[in-house]
Amino acid sequence: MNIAIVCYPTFGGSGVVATELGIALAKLNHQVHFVTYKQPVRLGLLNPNIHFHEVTVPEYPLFQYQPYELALSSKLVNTVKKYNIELLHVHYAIPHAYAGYMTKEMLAEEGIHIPMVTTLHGTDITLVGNHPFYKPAVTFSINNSDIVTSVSQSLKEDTLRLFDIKKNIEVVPNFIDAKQRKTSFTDCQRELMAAPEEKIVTHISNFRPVKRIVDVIEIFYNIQKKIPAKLLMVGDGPERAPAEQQCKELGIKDKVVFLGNSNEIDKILCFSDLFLLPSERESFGLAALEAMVNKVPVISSNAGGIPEVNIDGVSGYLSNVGDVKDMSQKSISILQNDDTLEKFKEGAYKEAMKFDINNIVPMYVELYEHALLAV
Ligand code: GMT
Repeated sequence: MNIAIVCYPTFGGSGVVATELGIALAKLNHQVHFVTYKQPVRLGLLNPNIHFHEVTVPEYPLFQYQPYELALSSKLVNTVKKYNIELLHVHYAIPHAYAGYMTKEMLAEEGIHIPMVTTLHGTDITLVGNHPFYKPAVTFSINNSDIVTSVSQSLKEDTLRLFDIKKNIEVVPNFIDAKQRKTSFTDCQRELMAAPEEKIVTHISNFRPVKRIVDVIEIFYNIQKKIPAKLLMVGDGPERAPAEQQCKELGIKDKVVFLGNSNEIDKILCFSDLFLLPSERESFGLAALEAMVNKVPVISSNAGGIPEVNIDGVSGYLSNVGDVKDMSQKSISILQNDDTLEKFKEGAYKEAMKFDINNIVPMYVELYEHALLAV
């Protein structure tokens, strides 16, 4: 198949999933064309089956806002025609499903009919898409997709509750390539980050308010009072500076390392003992899954789709959003006993394997085949 994938190329989970999916499809000998404004961060080197087409938006002083959807849909029309693309897979409804719909319409005028698969990722539904400014366009583009998928059962239910949806929504969970992770990295170099007696606690996110970074720091503050520990904060975003200030005020500046955005997530997770994800909302929690496949237990909130990934008492523990005391106690209960920690590490890995790429990518391929038959 010739497939065009539209996604955000940045460090967000939706872009990561779209990129990993494209790489997996290319390995299955499909031709994959990424169409976005920058080469996706996890794409690495291109290969003969992977192509990247950059969307550029020419600046024009008349426009207060540059029209990205227009540039994207024009680029898609040209790419589809030039490379005989058979199917569009757009990740994140805003504005990708909307631009995808326009692309389909423009191509239909020329007698070219291609199906569009839209994958809903989370904030496109629960936070941004639900805003009255966007809602009619998001509802329209979901209803006019040929196939709609959501990354968790919880996100499917949220979508049906928040929007007037007339399409069936297929749940296709996010995935990880467990085999690649196991073989690609062996040397942990834990000693670079912490003393032998210290446990390493990690948080990875885009540091948006929805991630409750303040809770991450407070949980760690409680942990380090009982157990020698370091906190690794990976990622960047608006809550980073306030978090650094919070660490100063709590007197734990020396125990917390802010690493910024990183492409070496597996390296960091390799020497981590516990992962914290106390998010306000989370449709899935890809970062938690990435931790789990690296045998890192997860202390998380029970928001959205997290309970579908982090299994309470097996791969870690779940608490109510904002219950920092409970999350702290549960963290300590895992970290203070090596046998308990080992049991949770194994539990995390076993649960993560349910989301292995080999179980999930065929679900997308089957949906593509259905979509192609329908046009
Ligand atoms: O979490 C974010 O703010 C980034 C966002 C994205 O679009 O990249 O993540 C969403 O999609 C991920 C991949 O499907 C999910 O794992 C995240 O749970 C989801 N985030 C939220 O729902 C807040």
